[in-house]
Amino acid sequence: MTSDSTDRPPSRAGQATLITVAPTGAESDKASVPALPVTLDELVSTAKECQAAGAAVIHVHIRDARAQPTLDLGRLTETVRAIRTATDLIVQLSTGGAVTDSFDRRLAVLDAGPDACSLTCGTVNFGDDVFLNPWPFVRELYALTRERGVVPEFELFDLGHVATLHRLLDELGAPHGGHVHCDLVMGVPGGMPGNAATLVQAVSALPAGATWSATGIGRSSLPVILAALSAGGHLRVGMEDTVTFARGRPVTRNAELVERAATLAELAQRPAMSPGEARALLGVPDHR
Ligand code: KMH
Ligand code: ZN
Repeated sequence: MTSDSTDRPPSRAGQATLITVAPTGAESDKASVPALPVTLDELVSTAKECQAAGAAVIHVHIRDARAQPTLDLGRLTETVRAIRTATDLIVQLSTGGAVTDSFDRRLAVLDAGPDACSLTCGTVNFGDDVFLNPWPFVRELYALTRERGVVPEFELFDLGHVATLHRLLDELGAPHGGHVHCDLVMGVPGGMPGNAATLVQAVSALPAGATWSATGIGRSSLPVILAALSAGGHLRVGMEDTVTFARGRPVTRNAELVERAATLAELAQRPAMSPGEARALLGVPDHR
């Protein structure tokens, strides 16, 4: 018998790859990065293109009429509806917003009725800023996701955030949908570095049964994709995390980052999963 025997169930590394696209973020400026999708139309056409390229989840930050980051509830609600109408993607709203957003506004994001939301498990230095996520806020946001039936994705920028994730689950129980899915956000100046050794260490600390994706900020994007694929993880890519496709070559559209991730996943014999498969994996009901 060879090690390729088909008698056994597929190993975790043999599963399909969940690709999340994070197309906008709150940090890049439209004037310096013209390809950044900032209007509703730009976001919806980006979402369609990225689904066609292999994305199953979209992590959404929105902008106002002046292309500045906003958590305006009316705009968020309209955005959720528009992406749901135009695509099958799981709509994950950011509750991180921008570093300047208040806790109250970040909690109110759930009023927009998304399928899923990000939930960062601790404070982290964020370049010259601080991304604040003190325990009482994290706990309140997590309790609210359970109350509202929104599936959280636990954003982990540092190893200490993994400890807070365990504390959340111990104190409040499993998330809505019953499955724990995390995203390792690596390479933020102030957070854990984006390299294979750190990725393996973080993954080994995750709760049993959890699935995870990883994203590398800036130039750590490719090393993190390759490390995540080899360690059996999923991927997040997009212009929130990197605006450079290769040295000296800016990203021209989010879909090219998704296409590259899907190609690498295919090469790893873990092709991109569909939004339907992602819903089953993450425990996200179809609200449409
Ligand atoms: N924009 C960062 C301050 C999230 O979306 O939940 C936070 C962030 C994380 O992007
Ligand atoms: Zn974000």
